[in-house]
Amino acid sequence: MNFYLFGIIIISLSFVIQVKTEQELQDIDPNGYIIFCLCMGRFGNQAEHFLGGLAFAKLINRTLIVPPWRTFKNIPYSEWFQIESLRSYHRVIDAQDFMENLASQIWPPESRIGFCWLPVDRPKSECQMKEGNPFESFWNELNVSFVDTITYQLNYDEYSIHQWQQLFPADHYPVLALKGAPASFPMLAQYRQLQKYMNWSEQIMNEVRQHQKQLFNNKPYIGIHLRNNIDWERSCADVESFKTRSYMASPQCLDLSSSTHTYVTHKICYPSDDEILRLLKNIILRTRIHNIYVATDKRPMIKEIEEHLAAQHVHVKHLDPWLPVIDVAMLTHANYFIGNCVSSFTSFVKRARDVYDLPSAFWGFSN
Ligand code: GFB
Repeated sequence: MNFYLFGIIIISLSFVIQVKTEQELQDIDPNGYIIFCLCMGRFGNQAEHFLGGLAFAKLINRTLIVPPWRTFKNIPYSEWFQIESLRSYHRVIDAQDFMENLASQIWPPESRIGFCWLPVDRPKSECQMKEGNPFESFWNELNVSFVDTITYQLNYDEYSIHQWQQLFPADHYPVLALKGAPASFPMLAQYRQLQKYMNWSEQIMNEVRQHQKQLFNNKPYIGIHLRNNIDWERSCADVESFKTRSYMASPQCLDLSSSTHTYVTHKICYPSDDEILRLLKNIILRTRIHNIYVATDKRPMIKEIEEHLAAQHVHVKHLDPWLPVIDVAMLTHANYFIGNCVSSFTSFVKRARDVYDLPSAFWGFSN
């Protein structure tokens, strides 16, 4: 090859490599990153933790490495929701993208430290990032192992940010990998509005549109959530003896301004068939919507609803989708929604509807 031509190729190549390196450098957040496992509960619990964690990432001013949802395997966030819309709130990067494109530079395997919240009298040996299910699978599926752990006793509020930054500065700890979400459950009321940054993925929306057409010919429908599996029955059995307003997701309907109920009642937590038929009939009469979409983890009550509301000529549909989030998305897009105040499956739907001022009600309240 002509020596002159060879020189030009080499110069051009090094230019390309240099430009790419600069580009990569620009992509690295000097304020550091934060990731955590959504390892508590199922979808609704995880979503409340996710929003709290998103808020904390902003407070601490680190890029959020968006964790996958946890089912029997990791589900990339973007399969169900758009990563892009989170960016209107804060800097984010998908966990898989981070591992593939940035981890080797800023979080090489020999530097991976796990962080656990533990009471001050507990030994560090109790901080096991990958012990048990789903912790082990969560990190394994992201190809992450830890060489060391650090325990902390800090809170996740704005008053603790200075301490976080002093104890764990980004130049020493570019990635904070927390064992659990830096958030409370039930979630803080002030973060509910962050739901507006969680927009469904195109894949989920296409499925919703298909079902709306096939089930209801695109006509209005009332979505109802019946949380009536045995785990729920047990969870609600003694709820009245707790005398609390805050039981699982119940602050969504029993905040301090609520004067109608002092405590979570059994009727709110595990409404009887009579209560379900009563409220549903009221809403049908009021809205004149006759299509009903039933989402449930166990008993759809189709026969009971059809019989009780025969005079209203209702059409009752139940999909029993393989993916529970399809039920969540169908309820979110209903023209009216009735849900279970104590369930975080319902709380996701309620928050998502509030973003668009869509009407919702809860079993156990006189509407
Ligand atoms: O979503 P989630 O945290 O809400 O958990 P809760 C309930 C799970 O049950 C959902 C299934 O993620 C679904 O897998 N499920 C509930 C449903 N309702 C429906 C439904 O209408 N349709 C479909 N397809 N699936 C908490 C749990 O549940 O309940 C805790 O997170 C604990 O771990 C507690 O079990 C008793 O807040 O209702």
